[in-house]
Amino acid sequence: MAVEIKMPQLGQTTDEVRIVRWLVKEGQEVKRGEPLCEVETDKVIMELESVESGTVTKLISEPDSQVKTGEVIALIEQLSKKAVPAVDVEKPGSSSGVEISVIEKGNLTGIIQTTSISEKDIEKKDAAMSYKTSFDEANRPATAKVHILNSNEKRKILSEIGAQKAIAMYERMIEIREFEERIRLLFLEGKMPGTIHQYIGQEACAVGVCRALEKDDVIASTHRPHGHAIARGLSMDAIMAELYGKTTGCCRGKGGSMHIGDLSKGMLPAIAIVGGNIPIAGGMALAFKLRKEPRVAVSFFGDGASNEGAFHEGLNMAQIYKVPAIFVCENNLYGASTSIKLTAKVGNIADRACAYGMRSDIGDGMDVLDVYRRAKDAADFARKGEGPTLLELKTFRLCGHSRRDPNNYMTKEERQYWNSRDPIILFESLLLDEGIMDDREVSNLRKKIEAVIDRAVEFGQTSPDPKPEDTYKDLYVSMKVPR
Ligand SMILES: Cc1ncc(C[n+]2csc(CCOP(=O)(O)OP(=O)(O)O)c2C)c(N)n1
Ligand SMILES: [Mg+2]
Repeated sequence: MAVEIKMPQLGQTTDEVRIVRWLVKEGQEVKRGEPLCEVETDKVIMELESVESGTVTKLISEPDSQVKTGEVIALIEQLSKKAVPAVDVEKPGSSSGVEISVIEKGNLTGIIQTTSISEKDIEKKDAAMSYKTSFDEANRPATAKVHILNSNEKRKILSEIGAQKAIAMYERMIEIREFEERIRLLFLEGKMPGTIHQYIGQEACAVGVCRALEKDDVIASTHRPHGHAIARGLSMDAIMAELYGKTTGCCRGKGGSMHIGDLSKGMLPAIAIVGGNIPIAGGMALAFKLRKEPRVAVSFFGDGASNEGAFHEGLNMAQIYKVPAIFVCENNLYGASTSIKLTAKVGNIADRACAYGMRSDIGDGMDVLDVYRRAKDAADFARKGEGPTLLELKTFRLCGHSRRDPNNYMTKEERQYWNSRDPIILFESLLLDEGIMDDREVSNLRKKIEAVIDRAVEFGQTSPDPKPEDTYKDLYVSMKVPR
């Protein structure tokens, strides 16, 4: 069946873009997620990816022509969706094979081509290269390293948390990945409004931290909140409806992607001002302390946010008042398109904690078990009244900064390295190797999640829009301000 490929909404201020050139020819096969053409929006020149796998039967729009949102630009004769996986993320163990980069002292010293990589191979490689935090670290101190758990250490944590909890963590990670992949496609098909900042690649951070928390704890998130929300237990229906601006959304459609949250589930609606949630989480933690409630407040933020004034003020005050908070810096090595090399000259963001006399820790943000145990230690420390922790998680986003981001500032080698440490594949291989799950259970779980997401999309698309007369409803809380 021929599928019409329509131009999604890519421009920020206009619904017209220019087709620069086609990257495929008629008769050529493409896979879902592969680039079809280059387009120029009002902001950038970027590649437009295919939403279908199949044979390109017709290229309708001419190069250099202006195309409006929704216009059909090409036809693709569809192949079975199941037969052809999306490209984008190369997965260890996939039959198409992957290349693994070996990086030493910031230089690419070799590429291993393989069709099946076991966790052991990855461990060996990591041990050999002692896990650099950035691909090109020529300017950075050699202290920027993180310990990668070996198999025995992982097994020990697994036996402590038990199979049931491990499977639940894996399930949440898949939910986040599949949810993000689905809205990415909806966006490309022009069916998802607005822009979105996706969490693909960072799943272990949200899931590891949120699993270490109690029901009454509260998290505060950023412009990239979908993963935090799913990890904290918001329903995918409520998140999806919020993305569609519907009354059934978690903020009744008034927040959208960058303000996802639900206090009844322990998540403050997200704050998209970079660094903005840090003092607020500190303030919530101070309230818990003053009320003598055994609760912990968690602030999630990025490496970029750690250069904001709010970070320094927020951490200093939190330490002075010894509040029960965890400041979780998801260091994905980039603030939008800017490498951390250009924005920070400390080896680790966690090193900054010493300026406030605060406890700090560094975890492998691609390993959910490592994140979990370090977050648990920080939460126990806070609950005992010992004060806050700055927990830095070394991670990477395996996608653009936002959906309109062409992502061409990352090198192929850098992406290959981090794809080889895809947190979901790493955890899945461990669960399979340890006999905690088998292939059939993994496949059933994925099918179950796919069905939940299908329903969430239907729910989001068909729920009612807010009424104009409700514009000012639910914006303010009626309360007496304590003095
Ligand atoms: C105060 C402020 N400045 C700039 C922006 C625009 N902006 C949105 S996300 C972002 C990058 C943030 O990087 P980082 O904190 O590392 O988080 P990441 O996007 O990597 O998750 C910027 C500059 C903003 N939202 N708020
Ligand atoms: Mg960042």
